[in-house]
Amino acid sequence: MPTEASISQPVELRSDTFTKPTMAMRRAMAAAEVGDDVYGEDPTVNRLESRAAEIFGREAALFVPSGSMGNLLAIKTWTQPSNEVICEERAHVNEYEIASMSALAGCFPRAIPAPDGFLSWELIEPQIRTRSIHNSETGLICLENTHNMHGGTVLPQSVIDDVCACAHAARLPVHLDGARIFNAAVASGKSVAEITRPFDSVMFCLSKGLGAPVGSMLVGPREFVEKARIGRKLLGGGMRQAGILAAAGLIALEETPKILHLDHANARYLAEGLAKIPGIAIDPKKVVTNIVIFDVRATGRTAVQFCEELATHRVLAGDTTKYSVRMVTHYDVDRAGIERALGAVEKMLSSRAPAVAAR
Ligand code: TLP
Repeated sequence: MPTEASISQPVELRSDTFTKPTMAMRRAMAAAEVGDDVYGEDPTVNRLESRAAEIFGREAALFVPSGSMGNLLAIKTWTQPSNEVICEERAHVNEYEIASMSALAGCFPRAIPAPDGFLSWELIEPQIRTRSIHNSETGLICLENTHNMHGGTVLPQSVIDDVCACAHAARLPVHLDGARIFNAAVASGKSVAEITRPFDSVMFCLSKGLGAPVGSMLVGPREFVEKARIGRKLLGGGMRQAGILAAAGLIALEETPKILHLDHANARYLAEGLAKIPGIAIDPKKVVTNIVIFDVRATGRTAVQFCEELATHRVLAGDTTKYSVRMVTHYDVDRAGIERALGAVEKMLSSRAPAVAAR
């Protein structure tokens, strides 16, 4: 039963980044043993880094303040200034990291559109550029799994295996933006180690659906991670008594993957409900993890208008393009919250469209 307090709160579907740390995380944070992590002396950060490396079957891991910094460090570590980074057009590294690969790593994104975000070797291969007097040379390939802006799609393992094998034959490293790799693992019934084995490096986030308040991890070979550790200091990301944060991260890593399937079931339920509402276009079968993206053009509203109006019904969502809206499920929204969201969308759309119709 929803409580009085939960009903007065808006239903927060803008992102799984809004998850609040659990009581167990808060207790662990209060009790965390700490030291100076820039000196490598924070025992809790060291434990988190070893455990992440172990879970991913890698030599080493680095705790970083954000997913964006993890991706940037991977790009900076694998490339030289003036290199190109091949990525999918709607990838987070291309669209949502304020061009950090250009501003701070000196790289150019060679962004390629791919259906469902499945960037295959057939799409990548013609875009590889070798050094010449005119060309910027390809230095890295970056994939994203799950693919956020394609609605949390899970990259087929055959695409991953093929891209990594062909890239390696062409002497190119492949980095994975695996911000939500645990969602991909749950959806595919495989372990994160199995899914990510062919990649040279992987970034994953503790602070999204896993629920930690702050932090992401970069995993890979020891030499790569030690270079990235220096890069982290260069960017001002050395974090001293970060064991306070790592303590929550350890719980996120061990405990939350066990309940991510609930977020996926809620996302599918939400998508099925939305599909029945006139004016909304979505194929619920494509919703396999915790991200629901739908088209609102036929409601006579832009995505921004849709979200602003929905917020007055105490349901929060985000726009991703002019006519598409994203809702992300997570452990702080239960089935009752999803029902409230569906009820609010239905109510809103049964009243007249706003005077300023979408053009
Ligand atoms: N994504 C955020 C926004 O920035 C869009 C969200 O709400 O989904 N890779 C992927 C695939 C991501 O979705 C995100 C965050 C990041 C990297 C960056 O992580 P942070 O926010 O920790 O820098």
